[in-house]
Amino acid sequence: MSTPVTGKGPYDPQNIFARILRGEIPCKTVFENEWVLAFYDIAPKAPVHVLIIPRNPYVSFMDFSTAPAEEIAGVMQAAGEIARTLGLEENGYRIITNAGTDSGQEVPHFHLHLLGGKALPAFPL
Ligand code: IU
Repeated sequence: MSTPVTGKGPYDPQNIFARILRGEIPCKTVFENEWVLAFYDIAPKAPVHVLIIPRNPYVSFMDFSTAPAEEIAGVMQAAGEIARTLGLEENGYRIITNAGTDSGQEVPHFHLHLLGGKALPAFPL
């Protein structure tokens, strides 16, 4: 496991998710549109574990939360669409994001974890 990141800038264009977005590293894509790329986590913590990342360079929720409202809506609506498409609405799911050192954030590109496919442990995960 890598060292937690601060969740603050400057944005590192060499982080692993930036490289996935540029197509330099492969991923198992679940969904993509103008706002997001979504792909399966390489170390899934649940039967369904998808990462949803904005195409734009945000380090964590700290800076993403100041993004244009249209973009925030685009990312959240994509998350809902992915959950629906994966059949998670019947039994439910969890969406979380880690931001900064105390959360244990490892990759310094903002991402939502979409988790489901079983009864998840009581919060926090
Ligand atoms: P975190 O919230 O930054 O801790 O989550 C990072 C996630 O990225 C974590 O669940 C990893 O398993 C996942 N991941 C990945 O899917 N592909 C990679 O190449 C790397 C990490 I590095």
